[in-house]
Amino acid sequence: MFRSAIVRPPSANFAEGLTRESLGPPDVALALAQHARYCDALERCGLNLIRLPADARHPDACFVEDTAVLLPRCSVITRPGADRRRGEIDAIRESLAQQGHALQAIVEPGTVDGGDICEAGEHVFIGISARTDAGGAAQLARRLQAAGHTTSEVDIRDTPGILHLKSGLSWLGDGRLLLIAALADHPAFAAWERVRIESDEAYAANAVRVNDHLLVAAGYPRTAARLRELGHALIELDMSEFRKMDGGLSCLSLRY
Ligand code: CIR
Repeated sequence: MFRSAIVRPPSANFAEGLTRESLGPPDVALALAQHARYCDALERCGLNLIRLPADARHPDACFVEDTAVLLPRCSVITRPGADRRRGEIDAIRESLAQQGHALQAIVEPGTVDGGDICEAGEHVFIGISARTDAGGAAQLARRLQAAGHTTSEVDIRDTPGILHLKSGLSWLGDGRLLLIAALADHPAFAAWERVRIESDEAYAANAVRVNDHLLVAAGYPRTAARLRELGHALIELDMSEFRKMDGGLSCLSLRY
């Protein structure tokens, strides 16, 4: 069960953040409205929100998930792979320390983005990507294993279309994963029940299980229908402006 989440709204210069998408610049007013609805959804799932102020020094700062990996027995501040995002960790470290988390950290030269880390109960999948390198992944795996987790690595550097592992993979609870076709046959997932997403709905692979609900991006009707059939209680959220900046639902909160 999650009880709390850290969130941070996009800043006025959100459009200056990093992106590999070519969907045009985001509409900041619409992004703020979408963020507000996202926050409402988390509260509807029973979470207490810790709302950090927008940070114009870091136009990607609303994607708080990349700055920490929070599990009940292990809280780790990351070292984001993009230089210009490194300063985002300061406010998150301070906030988590205030909330009483005993924090570990990924240290130089390793890099880890939280978006590459997919918790699936006691097991944790660690993506190796353009942002999370082998050294950072090894540091994190050691810390997670010391806390009693099992881990496996998934190299996504040759998987087209995804920035982070969780852009293409979500844990739905129990032994079930939601994933894009390009990841579905990876040996790391062989023992898991896999719900495959069709290629034209790939963005829907980033979903977030929050207690009794599953947050999914709006606009992917076949994925939504399949997830409902499987018994998930969906909350659909419009993510259009965050998608333009390469972000998904999971990136917008740090849940614990
Ligand atoms: C970036 O490129 O770092 C941001 N524009 C998007 C980060 C998305 N984060 C995530 O998927 N966890």
